[in-house]
Amino acid sequence: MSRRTLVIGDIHGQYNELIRLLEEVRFSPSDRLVFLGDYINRGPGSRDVIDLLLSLEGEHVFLRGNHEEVVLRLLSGEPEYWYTWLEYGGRECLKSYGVNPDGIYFNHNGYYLYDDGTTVRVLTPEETISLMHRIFPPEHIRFFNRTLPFYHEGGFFFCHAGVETGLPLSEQAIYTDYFLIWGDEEFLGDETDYGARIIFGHYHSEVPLISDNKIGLALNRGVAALDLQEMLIIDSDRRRVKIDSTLPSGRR
Ligand SMILES: [Mn+2]
Repeated sequence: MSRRTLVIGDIHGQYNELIRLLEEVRFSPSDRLVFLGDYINRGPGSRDVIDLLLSLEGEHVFLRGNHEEVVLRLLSGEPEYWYTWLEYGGRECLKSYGVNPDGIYFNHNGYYLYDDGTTVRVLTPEETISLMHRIFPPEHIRFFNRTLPFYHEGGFFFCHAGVETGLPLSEQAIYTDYFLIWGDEEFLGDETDYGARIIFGHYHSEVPLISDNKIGLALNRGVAALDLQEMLIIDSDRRRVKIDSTLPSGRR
């Protein structure tokens, strides 16, 4: 049996949907999975998702999304990222790790405070680091740290949020990985032929985003997988989209 490569779009704590998707594609440990990042936040099952990813047999690629980047910033002691984390789905993530998100809140000086029942204090860089280490198990922190900004293989270039528009693939992430992780506002309309098709997530939409030079796999609900051999997208709601690469040019 030939080895399949399946690319998995943004998961965002949707543990049940991820399980359903892996069943739907009949995942076997001989398959190689390429994950596009944004494993956590918003959905209710962030912790279960990371535990599942750590338990997968086989060799897989785990890319970094902006939601993992925010957690890594907090882990390196940048308290200004509390706001970005908590207001963009981090409260659901905290709940999944057994932490009450109501204990962390905003005050007039712009920082979040942690109320342990007896004291209320501004979260300094040091307190940010130690709180993050109390929230996440060490193996989860190692997982976040090992995620990659991109992965390039043959005719495909994989990244969370698309490339820095117009820059050759060989020069992406030399100066900054910002665009690969947070996106470039010109990317979605970009028709540059990069010599490899860009497979990305980040831009959530009702259906996959398919054009000549790129395929976007972040869905408004559920999780999508792209089978690179079949050029077939399957999602956790059992919808299927065949990507017809035999058509000549033009947007499909
Ligand atoms: Mn996302």
